Amino acid sequence: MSRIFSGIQPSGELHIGNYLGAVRNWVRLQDQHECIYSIVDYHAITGTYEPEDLRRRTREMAISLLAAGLDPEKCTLFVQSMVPEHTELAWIFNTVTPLGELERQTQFKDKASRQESVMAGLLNYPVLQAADILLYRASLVPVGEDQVQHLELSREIARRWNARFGEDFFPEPQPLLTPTRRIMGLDGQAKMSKSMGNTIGILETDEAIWAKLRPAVTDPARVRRTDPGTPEVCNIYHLHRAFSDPATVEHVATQCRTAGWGCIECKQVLLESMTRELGPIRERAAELRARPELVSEVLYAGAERCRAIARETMREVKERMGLAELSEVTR
Ligand code: AQP
Repeated sequence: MSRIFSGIQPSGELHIGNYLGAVRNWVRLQDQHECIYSIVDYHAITGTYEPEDLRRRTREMAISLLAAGLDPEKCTLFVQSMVPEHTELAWIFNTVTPLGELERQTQFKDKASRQESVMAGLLNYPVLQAADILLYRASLVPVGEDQVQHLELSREIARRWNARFGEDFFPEPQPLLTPTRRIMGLDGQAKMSKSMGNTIGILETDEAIWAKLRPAVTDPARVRRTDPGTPEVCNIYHLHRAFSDPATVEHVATQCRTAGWGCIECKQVLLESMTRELGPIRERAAELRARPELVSEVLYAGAERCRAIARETMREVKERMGLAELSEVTR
């Protein structure tokens, strides 16, 4: 059974882009593999933030993930900063990562262009990500398409470290993509992203979702109600493909092409499909919020399990690199 690792930043609420691109896959995979999932809070501090907000968002992310279907009996869920070996291995990987590779990362260039002053942590983000995965020697990483380039770099880091110190010690992790690998934001301009404010949160009420869906961008050819459209170019159609059953998806496509429906009717049907899937998740989240001790227990047990694996990896890494172990010094 191959080991799977994936993470999500607590930089905002869990949105349907994260859910469809990654988390729905995480839930499915926990029945087939040994899965380790992390709320990667060290990744969420590369911009300015309020400590209290981060604490709240980390907790909310745990609740959302458990509500979305992660089962602590089947997978391990933990918060990254509870396992300090992540940053320890990241430092080591910094010493085998070419600067040019980091500067070429699209996500870095994108985010750096939106920040007033860019911190080194933003540049080194993919190095920490490589450490997150390789600390557990995971070989498969379920992610959205935006993370494919970072994973290429993780493989490069594994190769470079192995060539110098460890032959095949670290596996070269491969991405596991879903059919909904890239969900666009409601503005239709860029990928749905917490930091872009173009998201639908998985725990939002129907009213809040409708307030966002109603004005959302559709096929620009459908100016008037009677103008036929092309479903494939419409973001709403792609959301139908993610949330609606096959018969509804087909009906939606026909109604769009023949101008049988206006975009508002199409969006109303989408809202119904979304409610069918997200409604039970919202209910589970409310139950979990009422039992904070249960969430703490899950995260604590997850961190304990991960620390045991992480310590063992670091022991071997340090030995192969000639670094000192505490047990060695005190001996
Ligand atoms: N729009 C998307 N479509 C498909 N998959 C997506 N993912 C994110 N956005 C989309 C996938 O969700 C997982 C967790 O993402 P993350 O929070 O760790 O990082 P991110 O990609 O940076 O997410 P955001 O929402 O864009 O956050 P900010 O704005 O804070 O950077 C990943 O597997 C990602 O591929």
